[in-house]
Amino acid sequence: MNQFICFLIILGLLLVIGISFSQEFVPNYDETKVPTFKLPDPLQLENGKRVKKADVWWKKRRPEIFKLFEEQVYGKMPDKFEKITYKLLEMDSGALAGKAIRKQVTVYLVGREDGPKMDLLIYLPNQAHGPVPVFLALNFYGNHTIHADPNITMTDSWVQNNKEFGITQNQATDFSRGIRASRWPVAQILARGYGLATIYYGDIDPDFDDGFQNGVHPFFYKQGQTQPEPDEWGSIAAWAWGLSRAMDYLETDKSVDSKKVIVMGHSRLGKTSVWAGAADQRFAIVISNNSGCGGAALSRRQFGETVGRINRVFPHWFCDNFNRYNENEAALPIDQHQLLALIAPRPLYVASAEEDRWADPKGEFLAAKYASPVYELLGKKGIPADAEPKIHEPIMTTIGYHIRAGKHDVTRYDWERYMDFADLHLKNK
Ligand code: GTR
Repeated sequence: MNQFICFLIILGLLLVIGISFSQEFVPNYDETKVPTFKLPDPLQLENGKRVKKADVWWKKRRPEIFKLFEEQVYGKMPDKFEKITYKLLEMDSGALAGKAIRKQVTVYLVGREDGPKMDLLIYLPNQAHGPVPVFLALNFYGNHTIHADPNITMTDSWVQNNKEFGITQNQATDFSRGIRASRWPVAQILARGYGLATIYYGDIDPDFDDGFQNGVHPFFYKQGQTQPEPDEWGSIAAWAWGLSRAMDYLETDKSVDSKKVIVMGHSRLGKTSVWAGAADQRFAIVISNNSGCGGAALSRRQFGETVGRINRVFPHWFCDNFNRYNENEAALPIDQHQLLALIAPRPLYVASAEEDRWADPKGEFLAAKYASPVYELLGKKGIPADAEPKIHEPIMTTIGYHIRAGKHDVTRYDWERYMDFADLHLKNK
């Protein structure tokens, strides 16, 4: 009898495992299986009227779209907070064999030293005369991973374990110094006259689902509140908010041209850079590198990663309201082309990689293309109607786009195009 019960239990367990396996997410990579869909029109007001003038975009339509992204996708950021304070930790004007000025600045995010803080690593070209344009980008594993420079302070924040990087206890170790250098061509950036500012994203909010007990969120809870409301910020919005606090600092730094700060991000941090650029118009140029679902890719295509899948695997990235659209993309009141339109008329660059089908390269391109009417309304050039991007044939109007060979990554090729694009829009201006 006992054996029989055991047998039944095991059989039951196998059945449950079997069912969950059969429900495993299978991404669609077949263009013929992309559903037909109708995108919301960025230039049609909620009352049905068309937007024909720039001031109607600014006063009515843009706020409508922004509010939908805030309340349905990323969640609202706090509207009131204390100004940041900061402390220069270290500075060396002969860094990187004399090529760079290195600064490390701790930014106190709510203005006090016992509150949340992030470390900003800044490299500026040493030969610069006057303030320089700067690329601002979050990094995945700590500032010390972007370059082998032994003087970069190592984060003591929680870090995702990664055996290859020697991280096993959620703490960075010296082993990972410079381990991500291939994604950060610091010497080339400096040689072309740009500065680089970077922050470890986990300083702002550690990237795991803990019910928002760590990171910046708890510092903004109202009395009795223990987690964000369904329309309040998830982690992506918190990281984006951190980028704006970095901007607050950069505005105080005389060696930086704060009117020429280019916000850039890869993958989840590309989703973040685009939301940061939409929410904070101080960013002069916005770059999305392979940002995919919830970034530059159109959700309605359901190609590769989908809304349901991303919300289930990363329940903390977006606000809870975004779950309404799991396997229900047609109900979304917006799509990601409208997020890109929120950047207009500022230059925007979207980059894809051929093998990064999970992020839907075509969906990323189409979102940039369908954002174009807003750029045109504001007197800028978007993606030309007949443009069909081929590998390594970048398009550069006020919107930039390229698809390169290779996989999900940030490469030298990507950076070179971003600097070409920045030269085009910022040099001598
Ligand atoms: C993946 C996720 C993507 C992308 C990526 C990353 O697991 O599905 O949306 O954000 O992570 O950030 O590396």
